[in-house]
Amino acid sequence: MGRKRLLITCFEPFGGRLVNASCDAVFALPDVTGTFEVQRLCLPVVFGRAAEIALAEAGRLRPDVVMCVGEASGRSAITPEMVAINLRFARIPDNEGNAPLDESVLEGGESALFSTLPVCAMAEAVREAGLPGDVSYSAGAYVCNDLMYLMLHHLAGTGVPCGFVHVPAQGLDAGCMARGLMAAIGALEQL
Ligand code: PCA
Repeated sequence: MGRKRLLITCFEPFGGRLVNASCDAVFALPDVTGTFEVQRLCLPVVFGRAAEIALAEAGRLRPDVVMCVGEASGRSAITPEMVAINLRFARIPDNEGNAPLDESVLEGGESALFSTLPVCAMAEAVREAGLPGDVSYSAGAYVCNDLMYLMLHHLAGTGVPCGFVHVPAQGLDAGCMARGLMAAIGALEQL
């Protein structure tokens, strides 16, 4: 079977922190896992801009699947997100100082968009790998949700499945997170 291309994105640090667990996890992944060739991209924590950059890279790379990854503080499991909402709410400003309060991601867009990745199978695969994994039903309303919503909106109808996974901001080392992500990527073989 031929190789498939997976575009996997992570985020730079934000909120005054020096690291972002999503980057540690994504950059600890091997270049090839299962039948997927892994292409990594680190994105700025900026509303709208993150998706612009990811979509430009997707246009260039023509990946078979897109998986975006971010960190979530206060979470202890690797959590594939079920849904993105058409709402921006910033408790803290993004890395360019934007702090939208209850604005749309996309004026006139759908209220919510569902992940086109097999989130339940991904969470199950993470658990089978011996790591904490759970489906999450809220990606928040900050830049991670924004990226997920815009990616799903723009990739709709292209046949490129896309979704988002939050990893714990603290508590799991990069090697464990990478193993968890590899397990989740394994669940994408069925696509
Ligand atoms: N987490 C934030 C944005 C970047 C990141 O890693 C979020 O959950 O929205």
